[in-house]
Amino acid sequence: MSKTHVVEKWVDEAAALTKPSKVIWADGSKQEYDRLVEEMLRDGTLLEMNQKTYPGCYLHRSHPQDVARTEQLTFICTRDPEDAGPSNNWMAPAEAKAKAGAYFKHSMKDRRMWVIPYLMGPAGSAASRTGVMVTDSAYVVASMHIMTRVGQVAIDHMRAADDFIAGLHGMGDLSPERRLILHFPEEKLIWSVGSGYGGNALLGKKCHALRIGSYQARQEGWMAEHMFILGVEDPEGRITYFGGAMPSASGKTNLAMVVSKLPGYRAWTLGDDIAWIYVDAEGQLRAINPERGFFGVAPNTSAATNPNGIQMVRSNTIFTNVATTPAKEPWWEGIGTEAPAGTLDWQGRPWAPGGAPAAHPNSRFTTPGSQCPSIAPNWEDPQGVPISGFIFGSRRTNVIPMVFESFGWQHGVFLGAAMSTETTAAITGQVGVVRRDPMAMIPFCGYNMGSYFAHWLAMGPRLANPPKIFRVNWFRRDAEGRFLWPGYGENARILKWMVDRIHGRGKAVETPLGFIPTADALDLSGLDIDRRRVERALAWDRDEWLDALGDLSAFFGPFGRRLPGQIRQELELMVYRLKTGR
Ligand code: OXD
Ligand code: MN
Repeated sequence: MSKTHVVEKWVDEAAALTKPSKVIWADGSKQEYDRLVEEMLRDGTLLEMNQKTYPGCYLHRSHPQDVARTEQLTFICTRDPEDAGPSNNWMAPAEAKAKAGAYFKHSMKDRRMWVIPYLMGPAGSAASRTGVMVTDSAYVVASMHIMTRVGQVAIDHMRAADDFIAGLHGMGDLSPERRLILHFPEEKLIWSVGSGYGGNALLGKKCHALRIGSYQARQEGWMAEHMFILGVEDPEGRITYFGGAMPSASGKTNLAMVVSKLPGYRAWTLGDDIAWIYVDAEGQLRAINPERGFFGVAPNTSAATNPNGIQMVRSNTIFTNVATTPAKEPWWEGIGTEAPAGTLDWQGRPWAPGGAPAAHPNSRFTTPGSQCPSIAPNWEDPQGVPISGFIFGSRRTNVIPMVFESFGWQHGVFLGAAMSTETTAAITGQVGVVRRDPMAMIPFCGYNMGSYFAHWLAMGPRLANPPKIFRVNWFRRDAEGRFLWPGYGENARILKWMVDRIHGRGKAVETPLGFIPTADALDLSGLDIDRRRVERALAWDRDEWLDALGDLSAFFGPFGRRLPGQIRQELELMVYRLKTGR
C-alpha cells in the first residue's frame, strides 16, 4: 500500500507511545475480514450465530460497563474553551494528552496495532474525506470494514500528504475511570482510550464524521449533520430527497428505511445516521452519506417497525449485546416473537421473562448498507442527491405537534435550535428525561453551538432554493399513555404531505408555530384511525409552548454573544405570536 510520509510519521508516533508487538496495515479486503473473524472466533471475541439461518453473522459481547456512548468522558480540546462552547466538555489540549497519554503508554505491549486508512464517503466524490486510525481491537477493524471504505481507496483520496484525520484508539483496561474520548479539531486529531463501543471506538463515525467533520464543515462552508438521507418516490415517479435529524434511538433508522403503507409512495434509503451536505455550482444543497454501513439499535426492530432492517441483518452482520436463542439466532425485546426457552441474555446468562431485558437496550447490529432492501440505486453517487427538505424530529410525549413546517429558513433553523427530546439508552445515564438537543447535534457538534447556529443561518442565503424545514414528533401520547399516531409505515402519509408542500401543494393552517396540516390534508385513506386522535396529535397548546420557550431562553443564555441575534429574534417573535395570536 502506498502511504504518505505524514501518515507514516504519525503511525510511528502512535506506535512509539503504545509499543505494540506488531503493526499491521489494513487493506480492506474480504480475505482480511475473513481472517479477522476467524481469529476472533478462536479467541472468543466473536461467537458464531446459526450459519444456516444467519450466514456470515456473529455475536460480540462487550464488557458490561462498555455498552453506550459516554458523553461525560467526551471532550473537545481546543486552545480556547469558548471555541468548544457551553454544551461541550472542554479540556486543554496539553492536559488531555498528558492524561490520556498515561493510559495509552505501552498499552499495546502484548497486542497488535492495526492501521486503518478509511474513506468517509463514496469513492470519487469531492465531498469524501480520509481518516487514518490505529487500534488494538480486531472488533473495531472488522466493524470499520463494514462501516467505512478501508484501504488504498482512502489514501488515494488524500489531496495532500497531510489531508487526513488521525485517530488513535486503544482498548486500555476498559475501565470508565481510565476512559477518554478526546477531539483536537485544531490538529485534525482524535484520541479515544478505554472503550470498544461503536460510538466511542469506530472513530470514522461520531468522532470524525460529526465532531471533527462539523468543525471542518464550518471552516470550509459545508455541513456535517446527524441526519439520515431518504428519497421519497411519488406516483409520478419523482423522487424528493430529505435530510432528517433525530436524536439517537428515536426511530431514525426505521424512518430511513421505511416501507410505505401508502400505495404509490416508496421510500429509498441513502443513509441512516450522518449526512455531509454541500452547495453545488447551481446553489443546490446536495448530500452524501459518509458511511458504508448501518450501526443500528436492535431492540424494537421487527417485521412491523422496520421490515427492511429485519431483512438486512439476516447475513454478514455483527451483532453486539443482543440475546441469543438455543438455535443461535439473535433475539431482542420487540423483535415480534417470544423468546424461546433456553434463551441467553446479552451477557450469556440463562434468561427468563419478567426480569431485566434479555438484550441490552442499546444492543446493536453492524451491517453493510448494500444489504438494505430499500437502498437507493444512487446511494454511492459521488455527486450526492439534491436535498429539498429537512426534517427535525424528536421524542416528546406532549408539546410538539406530530408535524409542522417552518415559515422559512431562519425560522426553520430556530426550530432546529429549539429541539428537545426524551433521552434513550444510546447514552450512558438516565433514560426518559427531557433534554435540549438542537438539530440532534448536542453530543456531536465539535465547536461552540452558538457558532453552529450562525453557520446554519449563513447557509440559507447561499441557496438558490433553500429546503423547506419540517418539525416532526411521532411520540405524542394520550392521557392513557398510548401513542396517538401508529407511526412506522404510516409515517409515509406525513412524508407525502411534506412532498406536497415542497411541490407547492398540501393544505396547511398558519399558526404561531408554523404551518400545520389540517387533519384532512393528511392522506388517511385505508387507515383505520379515529380522526380525533390525528387532530390531537397535531394539536398545540399556547401555555405549554410559552412555558417551553421560557426553558429555551434559559438554555440559550450561556451561549452569550455567540448566540446569533436572529435566533433570539425568532424566539421573541414566537412568544409574540403566541401571546397575540398573530
Ligand atoms: C448512533 C448514536 O449510534 O447516535 O448513531 O448513538
Ligand atoms: Mn446517531
